[in-house]
Amino acid sequence: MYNLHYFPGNASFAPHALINEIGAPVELSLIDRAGGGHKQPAYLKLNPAGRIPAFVDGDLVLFEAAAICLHLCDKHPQANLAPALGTDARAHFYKWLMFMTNTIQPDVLIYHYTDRYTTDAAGVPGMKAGAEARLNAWYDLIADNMGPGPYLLGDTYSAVDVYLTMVCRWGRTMAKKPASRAKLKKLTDLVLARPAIQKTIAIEGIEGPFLG
Ligand SMILES: N[C@@H](CCC(=O)N[C@@H](CS)C(=O)NCC(=O)O)C(=O)O
Repeated sequence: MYNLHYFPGNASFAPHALINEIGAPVELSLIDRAGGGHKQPAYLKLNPAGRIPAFVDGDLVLFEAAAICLHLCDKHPQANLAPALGTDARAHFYKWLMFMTNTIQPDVLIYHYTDRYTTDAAGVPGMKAGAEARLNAWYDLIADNMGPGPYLLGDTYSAVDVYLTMVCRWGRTMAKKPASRAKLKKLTDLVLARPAIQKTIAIEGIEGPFLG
């Protein structure tokens, strides 16, 4: 039985959704974010970065959402959430996942937690605007380079589509919503129509339009 420490709509969403796609049993532990539950010693033993999520499977304790997603894909090959090892499709799968975690996620963090990235309060609005401009360029880059779709890897649904849908949600308060781009709208509409994704949204109690 997996144990996922989560908060609704946070980086735990993609691992949670993949667990539901797989149909694996999971015990969910809701983190008390307001009370700083993710900074408490017991939680820091699971995720020393004090971030959400953390994943436990017996003796295996993992943090980093993308690593948890990759592990779930590897552990459940029958769920077909990742292309076969060594294929071109697998290489593109890695590329998109790394692009989202290494390039988009840092700017999402600057956009949402701007004050943590500077000691100059007066500079916060400008930094936030800069992050928003870069994020718009990153969402454009995906739409312009993903090929004909409808999914990131073409006609095959995979874990990176779930990850992208989560990453699009994180930009929903921006002036230009990520999913307003035609290709991202088509992709996220397909992902959001999936029973496992709807189940995840319902369990997490996420209300309102998922993508803003
Ligand atoms: N690179 C990490 C980032 C995790 C992350 O930043 N999680 C956010 C929520 S989406 C968090 O824990 N925020 C609370 C905080 O930083 O205090 C991952 O993908 O797991």
